[in-house]
Amino acid sequence: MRIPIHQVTPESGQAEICGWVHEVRDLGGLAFFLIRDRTGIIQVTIPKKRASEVVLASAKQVSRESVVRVAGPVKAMEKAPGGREMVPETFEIVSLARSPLPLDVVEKVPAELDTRLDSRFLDLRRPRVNAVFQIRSAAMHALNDFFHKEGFINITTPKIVAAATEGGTELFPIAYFDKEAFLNQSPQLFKQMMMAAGCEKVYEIGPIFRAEEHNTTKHLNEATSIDIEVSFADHLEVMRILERAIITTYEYVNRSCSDQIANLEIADFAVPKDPFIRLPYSEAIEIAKKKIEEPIAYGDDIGSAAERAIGEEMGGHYFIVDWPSETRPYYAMPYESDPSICKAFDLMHPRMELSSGAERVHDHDQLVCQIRKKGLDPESFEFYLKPFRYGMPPHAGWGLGADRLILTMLGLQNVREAVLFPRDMHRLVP
Ligand code: AMO
Repeated sequence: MRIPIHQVTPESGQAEICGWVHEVRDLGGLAFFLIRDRTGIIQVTIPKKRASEVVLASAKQVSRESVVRVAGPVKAMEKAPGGREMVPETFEIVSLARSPLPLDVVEKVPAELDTRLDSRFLDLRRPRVNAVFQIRSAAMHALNDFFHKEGFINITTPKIVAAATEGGTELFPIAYFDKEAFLNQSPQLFKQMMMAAGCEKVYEIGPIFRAEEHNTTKHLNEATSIDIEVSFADHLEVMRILERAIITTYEYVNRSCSDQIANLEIADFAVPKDPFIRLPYSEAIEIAKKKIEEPIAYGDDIGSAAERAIGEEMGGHYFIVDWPSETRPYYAMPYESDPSICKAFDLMHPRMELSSGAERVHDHDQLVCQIRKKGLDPESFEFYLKPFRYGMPPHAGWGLGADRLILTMLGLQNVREAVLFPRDMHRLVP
């Protein structure tokens, strides 16, 4: 029976492994193969004089990245990976890889990201690349676990919708029988409706679609968003939940992914400490004004240069709070004492924005008024407004970009590295 390569030890005695041929070296009398599965790499050594005809024939024919099934005794071998090697009694080629490979898995020459993404299945065979997605999986597990322990209900909301969530034009239209429809840019309206449904605490981890013509290292046209909504909570309460969610995720990854972290050569995987600084928007603008060349004033968006400048000053995760109401969507709750600012926040990593959230307007008439103020038509939001007429609790929530969370956690250069098959303006295949 096949055993995972990392479990193979000299004590295993006779073992059978299946995997990909990582490297081939022929030293005349000895042929060495490195065989890799997702758990590790093992050396398979064939002494040509002693090996059977069948084994020799396969060994001669096999190419790099072919799938093989190999069985034989395991011996201690200090110089080999993991301190052991296998001398095969059988060596079966399960699936022969053609040559040349479209991408070098051993990565002697680093490939361009585009080349890597074109042959993503091969790129993912690299232990270092695979580690990113093992960590992503662990992070999603930690978040799911966190939400369940905190009493959240996991929801799935439609991705095909009739109207924009936040207004604006960043929607992909799709052909939906004889109607106009779009891919949803955020579960925002649905998660708020779930508050009217009495669910009190909901979360969703799912795709969001944004038809933005960005060509940057942090924007995708299809991203994964981690969304929550909580009833009877204000912005301050959901910020604390966000802080805990981030720290819990880092802690879990740190605990359970030490091999993957080592594979990525992250020397100092630091778990962020709470509380994250709450920086008022007005102060963030003042910091940016001093540090960046382009003009920036109160009321402006915080662009990439400002984001980086403020991040440098802050040094770790931090919140930007108390945003001008005019810069935020209609659903953000203005302060009673000063409606020109609202109870919205962004969670920032020193490199970029990770999450946006707010306490929401829960009064129907105030919401209609705010929708109008943004130049939108309340009639096209009727399905969303209806629940606000029949008992809507106060509520707050946030959306956290999963891809950016992994990008910043692992110090990757480009958000595409944190996504299996990224979708951007130029990339639709594979
Ligand atoms: P926002 O639009 O700020 O807020 O999105 C929340 C977070 O999602 C991630 N994100 C993206 N990541 C990669 N590429 C993109 N194009 C992209 N767009 C967004 C970011 C961002 O911080 N409805 C609100 C959330 C709420 O208030 O609950 C919303 O969608 O990390």
